[in-house]
Amino acid sequence: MFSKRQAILWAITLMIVAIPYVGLMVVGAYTLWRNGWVFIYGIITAAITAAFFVAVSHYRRKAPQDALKTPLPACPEDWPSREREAWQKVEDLAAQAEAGQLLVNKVDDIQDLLLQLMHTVARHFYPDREEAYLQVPVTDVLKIIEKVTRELRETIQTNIPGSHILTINDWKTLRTYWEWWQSLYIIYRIVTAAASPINALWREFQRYVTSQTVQQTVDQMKSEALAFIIRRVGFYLIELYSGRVILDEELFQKQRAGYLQEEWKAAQGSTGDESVPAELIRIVIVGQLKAGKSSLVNALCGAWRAHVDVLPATNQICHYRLIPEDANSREKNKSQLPGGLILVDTPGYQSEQEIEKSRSLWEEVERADMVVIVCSACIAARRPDRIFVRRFRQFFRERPFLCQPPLIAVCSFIDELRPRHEWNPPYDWQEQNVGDNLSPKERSIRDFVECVRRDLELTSSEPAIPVCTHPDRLYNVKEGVLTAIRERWHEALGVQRNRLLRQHRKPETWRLLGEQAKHILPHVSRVGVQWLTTHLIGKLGKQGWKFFQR
Ligand SMILES: Nc1nc2c(ncn2[C@@H]2O[C@H](COP(=O)(O)OP(=O)(O)O)[C@@H](O)[C@H]2O)c(=O)[nH]1
Ligand SMILES: [Mg+2]
Repeated sequence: MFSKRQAILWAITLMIVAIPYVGLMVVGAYTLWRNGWVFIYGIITAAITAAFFVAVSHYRRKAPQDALKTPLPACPEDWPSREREAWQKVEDLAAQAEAGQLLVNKVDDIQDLLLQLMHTVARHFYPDREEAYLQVPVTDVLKIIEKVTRELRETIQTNIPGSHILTINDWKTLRTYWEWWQSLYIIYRIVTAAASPINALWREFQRYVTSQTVQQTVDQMKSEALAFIIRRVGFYLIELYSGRVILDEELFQKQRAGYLQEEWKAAQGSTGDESVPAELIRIVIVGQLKAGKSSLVNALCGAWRAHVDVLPATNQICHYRLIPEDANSREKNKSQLPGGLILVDTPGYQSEQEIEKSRSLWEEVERADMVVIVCSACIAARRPDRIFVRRFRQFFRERPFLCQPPLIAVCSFIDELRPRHEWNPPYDWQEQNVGDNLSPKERSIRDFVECVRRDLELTSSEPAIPVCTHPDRLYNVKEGVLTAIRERWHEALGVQRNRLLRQHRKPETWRLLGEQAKHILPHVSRVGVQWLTTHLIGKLGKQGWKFFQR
């Protein structure tokens, strides 16, 4: 917390401040000893100290541990890469502030700095506009002001004692008192210096050391506060320039529920699960023909809903809904999901061209909250899958306003791995068990998973899960796949929020235009009628007058 220099300065300050007290203690102890009170004094001191420690430990147990920590503004989950890159720029500036590299002495300096931040963020979102910072609707600016003002009020209310009692006039008066006190104190110092120079010298020395120490700490606090302000303002600027401002949060929540309800109702499911779960995510399942995609959907649904066949049965995209397991299910702790799933079963691809050309596939990917790619151990060619994964990443790189959904690889047909006729689950293929005695089957599974990871160029946060989706040999679907889905649930919700926000902003523009037209139309028509009547009456009058004169 302190630099070495600061620590030394503080130590010296404390020592100087302590000298008079130490002196008093020595004199006091001597007096106690002379009067024979040392024993009684010792007992009283011990009792008070013990009571103090009991009270402190009781209080510490009760007080929440992180009560003093201010929450650091961080990058929200539902920001896509474009917003994340802008956030990195804000972070860089905040880091400079923390390191004390930004010179800020006056309020004007902060203003300049924040203006610079605004231009940086605006140019990030509108790189080819000359006056990028003007590219925001007035309503959005007002909404952001509303949010910032509210936050400021809450901060002041919780952190400044008496802020809800003292009036502005009181603050003004306090300031006048402070100025008065300072001038009086200067006079006092001069007068006492004349009266008792040694005492005054000692006091001035104390003052100097204390002010040096305090100054250093104040500087550090200033840097930290500045970094905080930069992060907070940066956050709101990104919301503003990326077009993420929600004018009416309640309306957004209502529309969001409406969209999800539509999606849920459009998916197939058994009777009884029509009621829409509070949370639900869309998982798009892709992979080559006969990789086991429909079988995976079946296994997840636990019933024969998707059409499984030896022939590529699904030549259409199908949506299935899956409600979370019963709350009192025995497997709840392992595979329970926080909400419902819409599983999107796709027909499957065989070639690069098919991947590139399939518009419906990419439309589904664009609406996905999570993507599962199924790779079969019985299909040696992994090139189409690799092409898909590359194209998938490229798709979101080209659309930086969308969040890339989390990707899960499912390695199917592990029952067909060598030794082929052995099927004796459970299997343990985890890497930490490399040195252990893995059975030949387990080694095959481990190699297959590794191979898929490499071929698909998966990142460390993208799991590859071996499963068997054959209806007679179901294995690791609930424990493996559902657990992986649950672990990425929160991220998927972020993807969904970003997607629905973009969907919401478009109709909102038209809705507002309609409402504005409705408001302004009566005024326009009234002005129009007035104008017409005065002109017409004027003209008619003139004509009539002329006619009359003739
Ligand atoms: N042996 C074995 N057969 C499977 C497995 N998964 C699916 N199958 C079978 O493979 C065939 C094709 O599966 P399907 O799910 O329709 O593949 P899709 O084209 O990717 O949807 C079906 O007959 C399934 O029963 C598996 O893990 N092991
Ligand atoms: Mg299928």
